[in-house]
Amino acid sequence: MIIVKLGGSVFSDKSGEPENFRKEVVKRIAKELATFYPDTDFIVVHGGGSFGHPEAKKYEIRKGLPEDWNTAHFRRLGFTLTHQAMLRANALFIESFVHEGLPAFSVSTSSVFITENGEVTYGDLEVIERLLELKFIPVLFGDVSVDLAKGIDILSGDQIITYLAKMLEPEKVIFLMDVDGIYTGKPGEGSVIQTLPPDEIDDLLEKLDCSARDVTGGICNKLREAKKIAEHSEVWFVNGLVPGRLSGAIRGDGFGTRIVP
Ligand code: ATP
Ligand code: IP8
Repeated sequence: MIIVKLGGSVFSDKSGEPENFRKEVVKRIAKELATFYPDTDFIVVHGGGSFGHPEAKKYEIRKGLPEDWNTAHFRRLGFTLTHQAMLRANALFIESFVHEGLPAFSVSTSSVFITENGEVTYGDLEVIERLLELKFIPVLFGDVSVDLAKGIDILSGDQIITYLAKMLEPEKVIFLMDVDGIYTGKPGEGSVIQTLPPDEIDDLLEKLDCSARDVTGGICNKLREAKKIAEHSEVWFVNGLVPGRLSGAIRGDGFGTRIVP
């Protein structure tokens, strides 16, 4: 089984208009997956992109539910609205996948996981495992979450994948982003690292600018999670905007960054 994270930077322009969706890109990615299905089982997790991130930021969901009624009420409404934005993104994914003949089935993240400070502490994977056995492609997404420490929080698709990798031991996890892989510095300035040993990730993180670009911590969060995922699975970072890169990572001969456990 392979887990594919379809990053928000791939399916949308994160600095563009709210809820912009690159339908042609998602369609092409679905076509690539269709050439491997049903021989390979997939779980797809998509990020927030231009759907979840603007809402989560506007309503400051990551600050949780405070005592003060008015602020808490504003955040409760924001919690619902952020989830609705993610459901709209998810519906567009399912539509594109089904159009390419893939039985993608939406699994609503916030109904399946509970977090503590944004990390999954409880996840009910029963339905996901059954869906896989029945040859569906479960599609999860970064979402809001009920949080044991803060009342509410945001659960990143990257954290979901760490939990799935720990519980399901996939053969591979592939992160699709809008750049060619993990760079030694800013994309375009440094060079792409082709093989990254997990024990070099901490040193790399110290060199990178980790001032968060979005509510879930951007590339630095992804790298921290990748280190944990690498305890269970091979991890790839490839450019989802370039046709064929996803297929290359699935086959194992693609261009990008590979983290080998
Ligand atoms: P989302 O969280 O919405 O799903 P995503 O999964 O596509 O989005 P981001 O969190 O936006 O991913 O992180 C990917 C971005 O990180 C890329 O757009 C890239 O420009 C940026 N980035 C910054 N530094 C690096 C680096 N050293 N290597 C790779 N990408 C980097
Ligand atoms: O883009 C964030 O998930 P991510 C989800 O995978 C929301 O980090 C709602 C912002």
